[in-house]
Amino acid sequence: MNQTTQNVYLALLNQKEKAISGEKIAEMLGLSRAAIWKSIQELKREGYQIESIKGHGYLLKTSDVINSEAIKGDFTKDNQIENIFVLEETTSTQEEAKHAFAQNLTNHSLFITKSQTIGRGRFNRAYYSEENKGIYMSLAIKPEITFQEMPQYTILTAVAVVEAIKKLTHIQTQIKWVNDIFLDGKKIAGILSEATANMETGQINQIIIGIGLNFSIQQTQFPKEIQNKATSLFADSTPTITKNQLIAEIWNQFFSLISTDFISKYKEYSLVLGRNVSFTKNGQEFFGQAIDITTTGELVVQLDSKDTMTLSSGEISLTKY
Ligand code: BT5
Repeated sequence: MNQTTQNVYLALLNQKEKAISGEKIAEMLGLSRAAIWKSIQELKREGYQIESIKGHGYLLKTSDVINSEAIKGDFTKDNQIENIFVLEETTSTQEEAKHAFAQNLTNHSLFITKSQTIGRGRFNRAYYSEENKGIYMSLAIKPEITFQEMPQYTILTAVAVVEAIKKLTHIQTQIKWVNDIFLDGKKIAGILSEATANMETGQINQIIIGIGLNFSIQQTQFPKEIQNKATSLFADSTPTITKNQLIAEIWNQFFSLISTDFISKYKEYSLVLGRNVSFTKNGQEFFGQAIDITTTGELVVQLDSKDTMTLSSGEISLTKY
């Protein structure tokens, strides 16, 4: 979207559910009526719902198109995001953030895309991303900290997602250790945190936190392989909030939770604590019960042999025996 169109969008947005004439916008922005008309057409092409009301002008209706201004408008004062880049399509927002580090990236830049062609999860697994029906975003942070000083970002982000959903929709989701958000026993979101260190100083200098959230992908639309284990926040119902609102709230929560004891919230929302689990380590399968999550986010499992094992990463399965 070019600057003129962005300004026209803002003029419509600031009217707050009232119509505004093309003439008035033209006057406000010092542009011709033809230029305004062109921008209105561009906005419509991008998916914004704009009604033309005879004698009154243009009315911007609630339309769920990801927009940086709408997101920023919902930021609280805790929110430290300085820049938002909204991309029509990309391979992966993690890659966008990575490339941006090579240039002069401002701290706390957020990359969001409407369509992702090679979205990925941990261990290079694919993350299915349906155009306009999900939230696909990555936050780039430029810290100068040691690995030990680094906050447990995956844990923090998981709590932020659960809190944001709860606040805006009253829907209670759960966290499957370590990075998955579940609704009704199925995954609706995944988190991928990546960090790189400067070898000379030993300091962590790049952190990218990716979130993929199935917002309104219909149940039947998921690929066969994940049909039974994935769902959306609004899989078969009309969304009661916009993606813009949820994006803003997730990062509002993230920045307000960062200085709190978010681990205890993580435990409260855990889908696995107290449950029977199984996992594979060094080619061997283990069975036991998940009994605790440590202050550094590790999962403590009491094995059937009565030994305990502390897992720092990897994947567990919930078992039914
Ligand atoms: C994750 O990995 O769940 C982290 C996903 C992070 C995606 C975001 S989108 C924005 C940013 N850009 C990227 O390229 N990535 C990040 P993991 O825990 O490894 O889970 C992957 C597994 O989840 C797959 O092997 C599937 O079984 C399942 N899966 C794939 N797509 C899914 C979806 N849309 N919903 C639910 N489950 C899915």
